[in-house]
Amino acid sequence: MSTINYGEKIPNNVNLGEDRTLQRALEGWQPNFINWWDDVGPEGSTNHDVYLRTAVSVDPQGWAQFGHVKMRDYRWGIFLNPGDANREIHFGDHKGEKAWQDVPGEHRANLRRIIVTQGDTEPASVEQQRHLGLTAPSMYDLRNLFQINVEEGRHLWAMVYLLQKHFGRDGREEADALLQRTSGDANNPRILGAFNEKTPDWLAFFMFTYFTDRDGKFQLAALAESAFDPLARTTKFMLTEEAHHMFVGESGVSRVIARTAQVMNELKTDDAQKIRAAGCIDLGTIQRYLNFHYSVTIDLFGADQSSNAAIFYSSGLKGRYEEGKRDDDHVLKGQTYKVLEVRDGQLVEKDVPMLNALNEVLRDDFIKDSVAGVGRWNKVLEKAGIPTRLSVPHKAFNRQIGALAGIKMSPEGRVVNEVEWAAKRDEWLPSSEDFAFVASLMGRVVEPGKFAGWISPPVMGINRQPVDFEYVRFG
Ligand code: BYC
Repeated sequence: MSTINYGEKIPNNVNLGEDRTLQRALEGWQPNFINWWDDVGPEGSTNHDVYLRTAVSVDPQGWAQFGHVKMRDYRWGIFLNPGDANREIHFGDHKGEKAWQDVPGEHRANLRRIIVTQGDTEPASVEQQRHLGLTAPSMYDLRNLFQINVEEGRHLWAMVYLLQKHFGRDGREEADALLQRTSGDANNPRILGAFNEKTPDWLAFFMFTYFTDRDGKFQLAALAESAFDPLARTTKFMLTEEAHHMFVGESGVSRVIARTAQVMNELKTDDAQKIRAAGCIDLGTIQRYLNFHYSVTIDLFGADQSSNAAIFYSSGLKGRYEEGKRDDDHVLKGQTYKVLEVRDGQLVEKDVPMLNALNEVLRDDFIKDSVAGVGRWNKVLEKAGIPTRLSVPHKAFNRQIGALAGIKMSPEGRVVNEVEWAAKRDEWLPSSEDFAFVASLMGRVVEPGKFAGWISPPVMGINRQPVDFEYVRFG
């Protein structure tokens, strides 16, 4: 039985109220979503009033309405960017044909797979971040965590809408399965590797939102080119929200670095133990977290050579990042791209058909974008007069997916043997001791305007509110 008026309760621009079949599907799914949120969503948050951004339409006034709300009552809306009735497919074998408003039978299985994979990451990240609210370094940060959590929930709704609207019974089953897989579950895990890792502390959270949400940016941008118009329009709108998530990551890491640099200068030391004794995270630990999150995230782009990727592109399901800005033929047959492989224990480049290398193309676009932000973190160090610099590890470091999986590589890109890897592993990736130390700093600071000692305050608050605004009213 329907308990809510979907037309009103779920802000939308897809005429939800007029589609009975879809309404029935949502009526079946929505209570399961709320149960999932209660079971594995943000822990202990049920009674908090949180200063959240809610989208009530896609226009500039409507997409960011701020106010205190209980997260459980958040209005998870369904929005597609405005459509263009004349939109044409602009890459692949169907280039020049009209974009599809419905799913063509021959592409159904692949589209479903792409939408399910995208959808699966959204609840996964909420599960991964479930415990972080208990150890927030400030009320400002707590609010940002919750904002990200509700928006990942909205992104799940966006994918569930597509599944239920366009994939019939299969879509409904997939929508249910999205709430049944669980991050890190031994029997029924999330689909992609990074979404089964733990996000144990706030440094990991900031690295995750910097790197892994950036995978979201690149994957969504590639899907925003899709010939399947509803997917293109919904992912375009998701991208506007993704920007804030990456901001939380970039500014979060930046604030950790700023505080560490300040203490290094005060104590006139770069000794990790002294910095730790002063309650800050040493730069070596930050670098190791960076190495981990970067390498796990670049695995999310899939194998460097993938026939799936070629099919997705040629059939118009998934384009390249900023497809429209590239000046080639947008069909890519006969073109090549360089990928890495290991030959006689050494990394060598080889040319492969571009269509099969499109996962690598997207990964390389991601890498360029990631490196730019690391440069901005280094500016913080430079300004503080600290000579150390952070850097992303080599592309082949710590890889589990594709041709580079299984080889052992130093962060600088030197192939190493098992013995050296075992000896250096804890210099290159966070050790259990690093995790224990960072965990020891994670106390709960939630008085307005107060911040934990290991992180600097932000430059400004959210939506032009002061930094000491009451972002969360505890119930
Ligand atoms: N872990 O031929 P391949 C986001 C599997 S993030 C585990 O390369 P394909 C967000 C692969 O499934 C954006 N398995 O595959 C961020 C395949 O399995 P099967 C998420 C992996 O299809 C933060 C096999 O290995 N969106 O939005 O070319 C917070 C062979 O691989 C992994 C998308 O990913 C892995 N890392 O490429 C919240 C977009 N990588 O078939 C949200 C949709 C590959 O042999 N997804 N495999 O069983 C896709 O476009 C593609 O599925 C992938 C994989 C690019 C991910």
